[in-house]
Amino acid sequence: MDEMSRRDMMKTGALAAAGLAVGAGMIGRAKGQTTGPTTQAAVQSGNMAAMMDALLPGAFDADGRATLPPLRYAPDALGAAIDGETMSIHHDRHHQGYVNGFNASLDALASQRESGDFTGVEHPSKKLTFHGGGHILHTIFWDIMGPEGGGEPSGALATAITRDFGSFEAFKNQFSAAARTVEGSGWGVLAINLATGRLIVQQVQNQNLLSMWTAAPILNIDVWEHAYYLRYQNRRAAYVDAWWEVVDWSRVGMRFDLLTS
Ligand code: MN3
Repeated sequence: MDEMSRRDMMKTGALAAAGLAVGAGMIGRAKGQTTGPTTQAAVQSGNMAAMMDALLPGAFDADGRATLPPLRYAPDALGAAIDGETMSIHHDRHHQGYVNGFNASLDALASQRESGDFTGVEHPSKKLTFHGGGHILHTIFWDIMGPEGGGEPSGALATAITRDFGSFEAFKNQFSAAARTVEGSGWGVLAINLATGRLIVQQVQNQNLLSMWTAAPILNIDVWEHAYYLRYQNRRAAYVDAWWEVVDWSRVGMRFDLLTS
């Protein structure tokens, strides 16, 4: 953690640039460029497209349009916390809806530019961030869960959690409390503030409200009712408690390492 707190201004600047790219999508990718596996070396060499592929695998095509990434496990593999029917509906219908909505917003804005008539531009502008936020958060959400989940993080992520929250237990308690108490629909999010390298817990409302520009999510829980209602009905707290059993800390740690390397 000492290295992190001693980072120089150049490095902080580079991380801030990465944060902007997380928000903006596939910055720097040439049209027609294919996606592929990412290595730490590629990221450290400054290949932003490779970094985005690792953080948001399969989430965008070469033209910057959203695509639905497949689940990397069977829909019923997370039964310790989430039933298969909920997973299937959530991924195949809800997430697909955000993908479609993001692309439709891009199309609507392109039409307005073409016609030069920006009447009502606020509608596709808002929809772009709503659906784009939903697309990105769901992509991360599927990826940071897994059938071999549970336990605690290790390595640099564990060190950073202790540094920024006092202990893993204190972090878990804060995160769970934040997730339980999101007003209406939204997310509990553990993010790296790229301006400081410190971890923060956010309560995101809907898909895109109450976040900050330099916060890159590395762990998130969907607390919209569609994420848990079939099994838990209105008992969001029971869902949040069970969810920790399917958190795949190796995936969270990968995100932490990429964003702090
Ligand atoms: Mn959802």
